[in-house]
Amino acid sequence: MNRRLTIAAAQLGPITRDESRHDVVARLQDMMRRAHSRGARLVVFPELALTTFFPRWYFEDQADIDAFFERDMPGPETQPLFDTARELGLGFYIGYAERIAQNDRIQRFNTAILVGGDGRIIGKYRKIHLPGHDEHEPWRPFQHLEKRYFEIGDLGFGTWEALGGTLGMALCNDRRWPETYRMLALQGAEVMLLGYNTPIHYPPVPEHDHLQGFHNHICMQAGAYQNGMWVVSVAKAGDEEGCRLLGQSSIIAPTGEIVAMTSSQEDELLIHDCDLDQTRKIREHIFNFKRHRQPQQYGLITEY
Ligand code: CDV
Repeated sequence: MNRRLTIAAAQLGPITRDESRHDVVARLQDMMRRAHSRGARLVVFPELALTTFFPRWYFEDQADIDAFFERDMPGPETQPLFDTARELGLGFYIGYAERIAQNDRIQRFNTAILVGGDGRIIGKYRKIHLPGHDEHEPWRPFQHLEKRYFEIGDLGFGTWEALGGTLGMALCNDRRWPETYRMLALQGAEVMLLGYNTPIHYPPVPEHDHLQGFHNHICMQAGAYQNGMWVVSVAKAGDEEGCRLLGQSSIIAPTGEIVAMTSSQEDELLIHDCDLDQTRKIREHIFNFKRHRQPQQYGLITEY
């Protein structure tokens, strides 16, 4: 008997800077209802899915930055997502900017949570590979100030037993790093859930702009295959405040094959029945870690 988990990738079109949380949450709720009516048990939203991708701007005033952050999750504006999850019995993954008082100070993270069909938070991941820069670089047509606005995630790479499988979380730039997939796979992840915001223009190396779609998929297809896991990757897409974001959200099988991909730059749902046992055909054979890995030869990877 196959273990099938029907997952919806809920790509979002642009979110403008002045779009209220209330309106964004209503958009997400609508997608949750549509995903549920098509049989999904888990819906995956992008990175920083409650606001525009604000690291594209340099702000001096901390209050301007904090306006994009959530102090509570759920908070008054996001509670409807949790209520809808419970009403539908539908799990969800969502990325958001997290502001938290801990370690005797205020810390800010680029965070994702996994919520169960009972509306409770199952797990949390704080982004580890923060791209971009930490100082204002006026030569750029837009900034990428993740290194300024967020701290490196302090929770490590985790997996959770949920919805009949073992689920791992990551965020955007994490997908370019093979270590992300391997850290999750070594903990048994059968599915990696990942939201992203990828501008098509990469200011430091614009000659690679035409390769954004290729680079997006090549690393995730390789990561899926080399680790025998499903990858559900979900974009914010389209022209957001003058910055064009790559769409091409996709669901990738443990064989590395793309089984579903969005074709618009708008809110769009992809639904796929993910057979979690397909992971075994890779993990018990060609990438049987116990039999074939030689970790004693890999010391350099963690030394640098
Ligand atoms: N949000 C991201 O992490 N974006 C990066 C870009 C800027 C390189 C990405 O890897 O897609």
